[in-house]
Amino acid sequence: MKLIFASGNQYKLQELQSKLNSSIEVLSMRDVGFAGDIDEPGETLEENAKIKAEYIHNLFHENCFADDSGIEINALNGEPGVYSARYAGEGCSFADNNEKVLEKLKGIEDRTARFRTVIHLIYDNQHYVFEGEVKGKITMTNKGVDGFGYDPIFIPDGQIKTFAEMTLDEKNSISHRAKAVQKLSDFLLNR
Ligand code: ITT
Repeated sequence: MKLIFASGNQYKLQELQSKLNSSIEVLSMRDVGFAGDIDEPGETLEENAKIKAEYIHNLFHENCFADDSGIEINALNGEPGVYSARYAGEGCSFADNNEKVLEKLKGIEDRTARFRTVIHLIYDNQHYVFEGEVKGKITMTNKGVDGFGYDPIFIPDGQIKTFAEMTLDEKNSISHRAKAVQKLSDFLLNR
């Protein structure tokens, strides 16, 4: 079974490829010759995941799915949330975003947060949504070099390492994305 993954994020692709059964072949945007950037004007992860999946579906008319994810920090009223990718401004780096979070949380005791992933699948022209979340805490400083995005400043509940200090398999056994991808996989394999 082949599915296009409507994402320009190589890290997401790597995480979900290592999680999905080999009978499910995921084609990247590069594989299908799409080099553009899809606008994400939605105000929720659900909206943006749908926008990205529909954009690629309208272009290629093939089964496809998108992942919209974000980190929600309780003391910041759920920020960065849907704005996670560009929290520190247009064109910012992962490091800039982490710096901004650590700066904003200076002196604040409540460092609880959660990562959330929403996957929007279009399969045989039907729409399906799968979600995953993981709760945890924001560290005081960056720790670890693996993964991407906010991984160096997030320790999942029950763990002592940040996502960026974990191997791909360790992150994939507990992450928000892994949980959503597991639901996607169960759905596809049980059809
Ligand atoms: P696509 O839209 O092309 O899939 P993106 O990187 O723009 O890629 P999102 O719109 O979902 O993805 O933005 C989510 C941002 O949240 C992402 O850029 C990271 O900064 C962060 N993020 C998402 N998942 C993460 C994860 O597993 N670990 C750390 N940070 C993550």
